[in-house]
Amino acid sequence: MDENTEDKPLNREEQNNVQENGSHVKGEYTNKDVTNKKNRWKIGIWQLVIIVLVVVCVILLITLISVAVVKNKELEESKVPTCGGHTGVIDISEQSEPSVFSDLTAAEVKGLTEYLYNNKELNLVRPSEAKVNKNYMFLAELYLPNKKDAVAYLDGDTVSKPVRQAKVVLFRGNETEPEIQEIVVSPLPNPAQFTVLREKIPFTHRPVTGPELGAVLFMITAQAHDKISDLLSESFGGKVWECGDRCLVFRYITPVSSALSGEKKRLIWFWLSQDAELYILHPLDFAILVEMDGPNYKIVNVWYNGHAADSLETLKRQYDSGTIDKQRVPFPQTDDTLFSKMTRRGPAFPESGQRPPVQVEPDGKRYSIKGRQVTYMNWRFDFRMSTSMGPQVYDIRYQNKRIVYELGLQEIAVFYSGHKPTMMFANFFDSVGLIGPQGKGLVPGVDCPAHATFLPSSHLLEGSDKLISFENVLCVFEQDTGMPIRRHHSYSSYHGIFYEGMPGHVLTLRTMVTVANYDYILDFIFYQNGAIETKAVSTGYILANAFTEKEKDFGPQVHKYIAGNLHHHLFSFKADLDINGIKNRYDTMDISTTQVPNQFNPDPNAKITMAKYARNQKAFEKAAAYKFNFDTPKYHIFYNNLVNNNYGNPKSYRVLMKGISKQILPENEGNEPAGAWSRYQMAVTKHSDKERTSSSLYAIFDAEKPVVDFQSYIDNNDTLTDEDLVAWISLGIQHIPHTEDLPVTHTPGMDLSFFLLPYNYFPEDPSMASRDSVRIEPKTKNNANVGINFIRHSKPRYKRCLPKKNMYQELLQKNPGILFEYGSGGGTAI
Ligand SMILES: *[C@@H]1O[C@H](CO)[C@@H](O)[C@H](O)[C@H]1NC(C)=O
Ligand SMILES: *[C@@H]1O[C@H](CO)[C@@H](O)[C@H](O)[C@H]1NC(C)=O
Ligand SMILES: [Cu+2]
Repeated sequence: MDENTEDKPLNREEQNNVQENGSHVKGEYTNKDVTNKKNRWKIGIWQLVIIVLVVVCVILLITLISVAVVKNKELEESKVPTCGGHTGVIDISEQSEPSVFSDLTAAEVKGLTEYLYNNKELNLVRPSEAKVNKNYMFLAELYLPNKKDAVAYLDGDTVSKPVRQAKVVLFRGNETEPEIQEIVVSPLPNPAQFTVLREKIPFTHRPVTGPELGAVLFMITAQAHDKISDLLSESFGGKVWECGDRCLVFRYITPVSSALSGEKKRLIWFWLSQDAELYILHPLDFAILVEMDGPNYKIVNVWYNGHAADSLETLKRQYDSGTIDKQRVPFPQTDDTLFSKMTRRGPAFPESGQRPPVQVEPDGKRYSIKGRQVTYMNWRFDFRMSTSMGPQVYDIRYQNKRIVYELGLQEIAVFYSGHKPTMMFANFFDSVGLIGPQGKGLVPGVDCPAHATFLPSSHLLEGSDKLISFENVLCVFEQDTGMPIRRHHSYSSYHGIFYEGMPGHVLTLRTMVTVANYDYILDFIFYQNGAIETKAVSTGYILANAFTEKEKDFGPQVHKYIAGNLHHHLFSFKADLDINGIKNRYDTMDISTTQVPNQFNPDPNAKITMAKYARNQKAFEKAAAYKFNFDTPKYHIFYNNLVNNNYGNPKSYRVLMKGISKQILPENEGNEPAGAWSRYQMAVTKHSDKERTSSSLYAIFDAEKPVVDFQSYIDNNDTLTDEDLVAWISLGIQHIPHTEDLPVTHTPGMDLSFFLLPYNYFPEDPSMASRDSVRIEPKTKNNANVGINFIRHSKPRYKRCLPKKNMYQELLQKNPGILFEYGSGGGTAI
């Protein structure tokens, strides 16, 4: 890292001069006024000659050096050491002894699958024989031990580690009453038993699976080809088969739950789109509703140009006889300027083509990773990527004291509106598609800084009896946010002159999941002051809709043939807080107004109105389901009633939500019950090992009677006083698309987050101990004229160093599988 040190007060040279534990620096910026005005110039001829000669020599020398420098630039560079030094230990390999929170290991999966396929009672077929009418495993993932057992072990109260368990989702199509069953198998890696977690989950609620999707797509494509090929090519400029570069493709997008269809059936709308990059912005006003209860899939409705028909034959008859309006959407010209393509276009900037800034870690990593446990400054936590729910963080400690037992994503939902059935029924609960495996291929230098540590993640899914590992699923990095964590500038002697500030260096655990069109960035950010931020950001393609006049109430036209329909993004998170132990209370600090006499006003009746606050403990669950109200501002505080600070206030953590959104749909109507968590911006419940998640992968189909009935967590009205408390936090944002959502939605303004903030938890800001802070003060109190002290506390290893080279491109050339599906498909069997 070679910085220009001339005009920056806080440069590397300076930093290098700082001695350990912050002794002061004699800077170059000390006034060095050494003009000796009494000296007179007395220059003789010989002296002049010598000066000229010296100057000439110096110039020659400089020229020689410059030439040498340019010629040996690479050689010179190699002499500058690579940044690093007292680096944290990064060991992301699978640990021989998996921790309580680790995802299933390859050895455990081996034991698990042997057990499953040899168990006569379960009567499962192997993945290669899996069909809808067979009994087979859909997925298996870690099932956490009961919290009591986990905590006893983590806190050293018991030596025995809780047994490792897997939750296995079974599709039982080979039964007289087909059903979905969830079992827990233990102990891993050598299972001996299973218990039934849930059974008789309606078979129609199962996520659409690969083989089933393939079969349905084949059926509708073949029928469309046979029956309405002319209609399609006249209307949309392409064909479904034998289509060359003008293909029309059906996409599985909109399931219709029984709550909306009024039928206990498995119904899904397949949309037709033109296959240009990206098809999602080339939807056509054509869709087919398929009944997928199989094995014989059936077309039950067809939608064309605002008109519904009961079959392809009916539609063809009406089209040919001219009883319905015809439409024309020409096939797009697919070059790099196509509006739906993400390629760079337009007058290029910056004009001179400089590269953007990068960050470096001059002295190496300041965090360590062992397996799936991260240590950073005073922080320590474990994490995993759940197959169904996505990223999860566990046992988050600051100064070795647990603050959070579990912090994780539960569900991503998007509720669309529209005139067409494809939009009208589009109420997505993304865990139906399994959130975990949709995260892969983070790109260093864009998705996460190049210096981040990238971690793979593995899943056991249908179609395989081995764990499939995906690369670059999560990244961990420390970065400068560019926002100081604190500062004060006292610049006048009236106030007393000094400056002190601390740059905002944070550790982020990140993943991104791509759920069809949308990309979600999910961050857990650890601040040096004891704060944790959990963040969800949307980017990626909007789900476009063919534009028609009738769509106007629901979505603005954003391009010639498409509307961007109104939709509501919602995210559900779980935060199981343990503040100074498991037994906690939840208070709101309610701010209201109060009126008091104003004795300093000559009017004896004068009054002044101010705000005041009062603590209200929420003693039971029904009182702790929070709906935001502007008229009643409040803080949300979690604490252990027995642990107070010196002033008698409980040492607490506060939940601060930045990105809440009201679910405006009426409760208990349509698909709303499946997202009952979104009724509340936060709901606090008593921890129960039976109330583990706010949603399930059946939510998209199960609204009539949700498999995970979140409202019941509240309705049993458990007491919350000195209990183990869980906060269920909902974030959301309404999105009315606009032209700048093309080609893809940008992240600014789309970030939603909540903070867990220390609140009287520490005696003062714990980041006061951080070596990252900078103090600048005069050597003599309040007198800047006599010299300045720069006080820094870091211990640089090298004066200058070069950042480590980003080797991603080379790696990708050798192994495209780290980014794209190739060969046998996504991931590597391990
Ligand atoms: C289960 O599968 C077996 C073997 O394929 C078949 O004979 C049997 O009829 C099936 N039972 C049901 C209830 O589907
Ligand atoms: C919840 O339980 C508390 C304490 O037992 C009780 O006072 C309250 O009325 C209950 N709330 C509802 C809505 O049932
Ligand atoms: Cu959106």
